[in-house]
Amino acid sequence: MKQADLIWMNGELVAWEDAKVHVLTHALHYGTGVFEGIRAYETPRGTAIFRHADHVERLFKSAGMYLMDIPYSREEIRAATHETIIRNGLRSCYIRPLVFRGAGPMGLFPLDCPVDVTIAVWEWGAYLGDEGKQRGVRGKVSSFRRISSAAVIPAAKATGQYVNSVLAKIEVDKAGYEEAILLDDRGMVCEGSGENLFIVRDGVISTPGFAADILGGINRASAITIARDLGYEVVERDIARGELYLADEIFMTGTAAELTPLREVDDRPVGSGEPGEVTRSVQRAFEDALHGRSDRYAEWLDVVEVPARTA
Ligand code: PPE
Repeated sequence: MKQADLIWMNGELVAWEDAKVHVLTHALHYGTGVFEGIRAYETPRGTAIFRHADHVERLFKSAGMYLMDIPYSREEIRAATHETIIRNGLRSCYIRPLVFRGAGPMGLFPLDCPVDVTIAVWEWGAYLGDEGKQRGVRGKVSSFRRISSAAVIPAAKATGQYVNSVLAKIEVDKAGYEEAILLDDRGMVCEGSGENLFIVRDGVISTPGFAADILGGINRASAITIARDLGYEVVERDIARGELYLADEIFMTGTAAELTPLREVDDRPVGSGEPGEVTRSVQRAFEDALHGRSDRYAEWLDVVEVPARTA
């Protein structure tokens, strides 16, 4: 992670060091925030934000599910994001919009607290490593189950809900693995700590559906579209833990992780122990889409227009 110069905070760009909040910020105590993870890439058409409108839409949906009114329009958030990238002089970056209940009355009832909005951008390399993207990472099923819709709203990208992913991530990291796989409360495969999961068996791609309490990943949707366009059958269905051990290939998708293969699960090699053919071909087409090398998916890119120099 590389620090940038400016962060957008409630309508203004402030210095990175000055983007601060009060300790009685409601979201710090109760996790009452929603956020996004977005990436912008350098493409032949200039810097472009991947599926920006879909991310902004999910941010508003997440906020709505927690009854938070965002005091800006979708277009204002989009424009603010463009401005933040341009003013930081970045050609590619990770983008983190955050909408949270700010400092106001303490106590659980949040609706009288202000809704604050920040947008930070920074340069961020491959989350599970470049080598992980190439060779695959080692995953482990966590003993912590994924949060269920009996308790919270797994479809919302809410900050407080992430203590679940954090516990799973710490557990598998301490055990010597790179990524956690969480089962849902029924014991079916759900997703990674910050990625959706796909298995490939006999050429068919399967991924858990919304009934498994997944977060509806935007890269999950992209991978499904791309795989189908490549002619693969993609099925959304429940996946039993044992199927992880039978899979020929497994890969995960997420904004931070992009498309990362798993080469091992619970100390068992996945397939040959190297990323397989299906994973490779979906990954190649996915990378082409992210980096603007694909005409077919050109409409997924929101190009950041850098103003012409006047001086
Ligand atoms: N599940 C979870 C729990 C999750 O956090 C993410 C994104 C996904 C699935 C995939 O969603 P999408 O990015 O729309 O394809 N995780 C974000 C946060 C990661 C972090 O470490 O912070 C991300 O990838 O930006």
